[in-house]
Amino acid sequence: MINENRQYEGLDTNELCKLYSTALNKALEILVSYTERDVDEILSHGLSPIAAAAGLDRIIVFRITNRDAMACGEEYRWDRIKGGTAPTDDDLKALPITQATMRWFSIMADNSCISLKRSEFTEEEAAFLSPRDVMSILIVPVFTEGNFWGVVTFHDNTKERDFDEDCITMLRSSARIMASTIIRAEKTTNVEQAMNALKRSEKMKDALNKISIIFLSEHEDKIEDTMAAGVDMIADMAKINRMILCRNHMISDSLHASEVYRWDKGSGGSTELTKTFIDVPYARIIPDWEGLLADGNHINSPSKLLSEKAAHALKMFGVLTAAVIPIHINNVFWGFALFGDAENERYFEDDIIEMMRVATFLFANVFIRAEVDFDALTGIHNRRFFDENMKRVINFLSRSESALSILMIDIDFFKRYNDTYGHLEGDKCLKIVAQTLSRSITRTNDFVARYGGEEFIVVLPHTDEEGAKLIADRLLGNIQNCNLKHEQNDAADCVTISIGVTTGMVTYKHKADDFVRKADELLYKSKQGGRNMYSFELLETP
Ligand code: GH3
Ligand code: MG
Repeated sequence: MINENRQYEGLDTNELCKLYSTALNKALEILVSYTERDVDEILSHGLSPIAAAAGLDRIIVFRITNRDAMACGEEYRWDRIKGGTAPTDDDLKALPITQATMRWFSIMADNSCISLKRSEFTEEEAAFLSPRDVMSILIVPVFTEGNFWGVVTFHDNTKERDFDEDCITMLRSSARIMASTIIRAEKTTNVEQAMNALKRSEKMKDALNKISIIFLSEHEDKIEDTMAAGVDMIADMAKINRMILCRNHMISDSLHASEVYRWDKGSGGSTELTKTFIDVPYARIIPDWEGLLADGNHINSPSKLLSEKAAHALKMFGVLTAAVIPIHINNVFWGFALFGDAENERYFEDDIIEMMRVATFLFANVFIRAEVDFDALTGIHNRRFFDENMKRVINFLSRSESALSILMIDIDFFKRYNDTYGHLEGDKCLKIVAQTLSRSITRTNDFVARYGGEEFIVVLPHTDEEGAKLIADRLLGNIQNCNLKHEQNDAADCVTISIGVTTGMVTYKHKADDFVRKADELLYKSKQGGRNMYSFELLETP
């Protein structure tokens, strides 16, 4: 009876020849004309007829990893008892270089096979092969295009034997076919990876194009909405769940960063800013980032591989992995964008970082464009914004001859405030007054702007005399309620303002200047009248 696993036993040369060629044909059919994708599965099935015909217990493929050093490691393992593909041995991931392996490689260099059996093992061969149950082994080199590609070892763990010539021929052929199967599978994977990378890069280009179109065209959307639309487009590709944009400021010789925008996937997009991230000195929180980012380098790291302080910073930003991209505008370090993954510790791929760089520039652009309209010290609208918008308001209201009210505001005895408390305190006071005025007007079309040094202007479209007086009273009250100590103020013991208020029905004959001049006159009247008060007059039609 033929032993299923040792079919060669008891056969004469002719029968052996037939057995081996039948086995090789069966193997070829599976290995060469396979349609399944998984190389492990193909080898698992394909090697069975070979192993059965030659009576083998194990087949291992070693791949050369460094040709000069003759370094190689186990790449694939077939095991009869496991019934096919088996897990590789971690100890053989890098084959130890010993006298024995060096001797084997020198023999194989001219494409010769090595056949060994246990009773003839050298001491070193025994030390290496015996613990692995090898009784007999055939070691076959594989060359591809003249280069040493790897080694296939065929094991008999049951008995000592000499592999016959026909068997060696069959095993040599199967070694070649195994190598080519592995190479072909790799090529398919490489092509697939390249295709995926290409598809991804197409998607990225597409997203960036769309962001540019949204961001660079004129539109009236709020910054938060524009930004959220942009970040959404790249969040899926980069698999991020947080994006933070920070802007730098020099404050008395040290560089500070302030959060100006925050996006959070969990909260559905743009979210409130974090108070703790306003005017944070780099030196205090992330000293090693200042130089790095200023030099144009990005940071791409899971927090566990960052310095203690930087890891702490990521924790404060609420992320485990971050890409931090610096922004330079006209060679000045403007700020940075942080793209974070709150769930995984990982690295971002190079092409994702490239996409982030372009996106970051577009994001910063949104803020830079908006800054043109804002006053750097107080954060409220500036004179430029007032001039632009006042023209539009007059134009618009003149069509329906609607009411417009203007309030010109000036801080009382502010020169004395500076002289008493110093310029820095003066600046702080200006900020508080500006923010208080800004918070005191609530209708969407109303706005307040810093008109000059310590002068502010409030524009109230569709607002009549009664409404304007109400707002003027509210502003006087709210500023006084700030209770900012001002000992040199003759009008009160805290900071106060004086206001000139005028209201007119806008006609096509009106110019912005008519309103401003009238409000200014009335402001002067309030100063004359004792300050901390408003004066009102209607604006006549010219
Ligand atoms: P009045 O009640 O008549 O308005 O008196 P005043 O001292 O406020 O008026 P004046 O116009 O003489 O002085 C305005 C001062 O405002 C001059 C300057 O010291 C101060 N000032 C203007 N711009 C700034 C600024 O940006 N920061 C600071 N700290 N002070 C400013
Ligand atoms: Mg003043």
